Amino acid sequence: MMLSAEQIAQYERDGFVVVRALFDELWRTGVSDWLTDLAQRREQLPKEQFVLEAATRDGSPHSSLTAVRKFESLNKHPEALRYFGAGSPGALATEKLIGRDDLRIIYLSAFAKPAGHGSKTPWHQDQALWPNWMPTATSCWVALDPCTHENGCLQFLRGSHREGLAEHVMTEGTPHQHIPADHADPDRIVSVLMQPGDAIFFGGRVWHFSEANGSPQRRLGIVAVYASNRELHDAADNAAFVRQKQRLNRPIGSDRSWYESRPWASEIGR
Ligand SMILES: O=C(O)CCC(=O)C(=O)O
Repeated sequence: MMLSAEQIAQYERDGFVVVRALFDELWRTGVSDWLTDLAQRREQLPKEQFVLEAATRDGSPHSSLTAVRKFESLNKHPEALRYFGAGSPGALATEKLIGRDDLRIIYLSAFAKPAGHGSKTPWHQDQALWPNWMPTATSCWVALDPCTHENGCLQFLRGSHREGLAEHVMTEGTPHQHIPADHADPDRIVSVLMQPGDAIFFGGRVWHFSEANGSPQRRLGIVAVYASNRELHDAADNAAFVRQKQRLNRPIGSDRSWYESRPWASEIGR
């Protein structure tokens, strides 16, 4: 049993839960080597699969992983199923957490947070950034390096998943829409220190953040967003969500084929 009843209750209460040592060394080495290889072959791969650190966008001589802020669309690669597909620790734990056995890997990304110039991820709720309304979506974020206060560990606002969607704003120099930092009550912020192989699971509505990395240690993590196939809804199913997207002038929804292009991560889809 990889999750206790207490951990499941904690996920429901706080919006996140840490599971220590869920991924073994073989798994971690495989994923780190895969990401390193992708970064080295960046020039031959589609541009939209990489978000670069600002320090490197101007053509300064950073190479490989040190240039990358974020890897996107990793679920298009066959490795997605090897590392996060049916029977993997991430899929099995998510099935237990949300009580569903029909998961798809909706997104798979990695955040490299390079030593010295890894940029901050401002406070946000994932659901506010996604074009679709995904009530059961759960992220499984796996540490590939030690995550500390110094290198920008993840931080969460306990219980914020119960409070609806907050107003997100876009400001100069930030990577995406976000919640102003002074809206996060410091008494409810939890910094999650992690060792390689630890995982944190969090829902799409919990507020989270990570600081810039001014330290000499890289902070690499990979995150799969799983959701139950039968619980996927078009954005139009949630009027409040649609209103927020319209107010912020953000894209809304897509049809069922968008979900169906996402790989299965449960036995049901094998
Ligand atoms: O890895 C990070 O620092 C940010 C992760 C994040 O925002 C996410 O997975 O939604």
